[in-house]
Amino acid sequence: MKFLDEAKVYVRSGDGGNGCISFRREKFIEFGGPNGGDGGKGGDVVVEAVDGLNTLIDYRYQQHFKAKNGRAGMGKDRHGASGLDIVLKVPAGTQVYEENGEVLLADLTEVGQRTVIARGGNGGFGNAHFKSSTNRAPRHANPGQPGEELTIRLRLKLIADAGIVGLPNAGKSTFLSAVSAAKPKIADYPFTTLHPQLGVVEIDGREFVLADIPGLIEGAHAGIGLGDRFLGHVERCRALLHLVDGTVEHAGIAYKTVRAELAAYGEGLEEKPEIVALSKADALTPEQLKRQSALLKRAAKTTPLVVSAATGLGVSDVLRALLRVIDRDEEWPSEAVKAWHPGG
Ligand SMILES: Nc1nc2c(ncn2[C@@H]2O[C@H](COP(=O)(O)OP(=O)(O)OP(=O)(O)O)[C@@H](O)[C@H]2O)c(=O)[nH]1
Ligand SMILES: [Mg+2]
Repeated sequence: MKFLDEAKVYVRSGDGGNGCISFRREKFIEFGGPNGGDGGKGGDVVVEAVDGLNTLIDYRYQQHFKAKNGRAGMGKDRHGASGLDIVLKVPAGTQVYEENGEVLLADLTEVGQRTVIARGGNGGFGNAHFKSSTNRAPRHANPGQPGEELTIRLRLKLIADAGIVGLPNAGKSTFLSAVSAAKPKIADYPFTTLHPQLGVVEIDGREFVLADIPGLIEGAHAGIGLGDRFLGHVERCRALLHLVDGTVEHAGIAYKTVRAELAAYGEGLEEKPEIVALSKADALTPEQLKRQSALLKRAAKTTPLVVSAATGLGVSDVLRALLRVIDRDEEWPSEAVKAWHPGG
């Protein structure tokens, strides 16, 4: 399935049906009185987080969604039928913004959550409604209220407990594939990963969801490379795994480049707990390993873990370190894991 995490759609709720002006007319009954029914309510536009979706790709193909109008009231006190709602199904983790992308209208983090984005217009009252002791034959009814129309932006921010960040080629996807059943594309060129991918990790009888995202490069916040928009997918994570390729020239510089981009992105990424690990340890001589660890330690101000996704060295230490961070304030199973296995 193709991945899309942003979509702009136009929605319109239904108009309310008009109220009806009508009088009871029957043989032998004089002054039968008003009997115009009310109009039906227009349908709402609803956005609902559903199970089994992890992309907004459907909204590339359809961008206009209209709920049905309410039907007009009729004589003999018949009320018009309400218009049907229209439901936009989205994956859990979808945020709904106003067209400008700044005002958040709804944040649907759990399957089953739903919200009305545009309310259908109310139906108008028929003349029967206006009957009173002083006006027994009202000759007016209300028109239905118009529906609302607006353009909204849907933005998917995947729900994961931890996210892997790093330069391109750092071994992020290889790490995810080593610790979960996910099968991300892996290759020895930068920007192999174009879309985020999730995997469920099991460690010590626990599960958590790990996200692999594209690589960051210097200037990503200014749109260089793939930009940094995909960092939205780690905004909700409790922990970051920062992988630094041990085979690059200077692990400390590589580390700082990514940190600068996280800071430039904002949204609290810089403050998130971070596990730092030097990757591809199997490809390093003991001297190189020592040197790169020292450079990385100086830059990160913490002793890095050492890992090789290729041989499995240090992998469980990294997972346990992530688990400890996630554990601090997360209930188990986490929201991300629940979203992954809905209903069970
Ligand atoms: N020797 C060795 N090579 C590795 C290891 N992990 C990854 N690689 C290699 O490094 C290259 C890049 O790996 P990826 O997992 O695609 O890197 P990435 O960080 O996901 O890269 P982007 O998606 O482009 O950001 C591939 O050729 C991998 O085979 C490792 O632990 N040891
Ligand atoms: Mg990758």
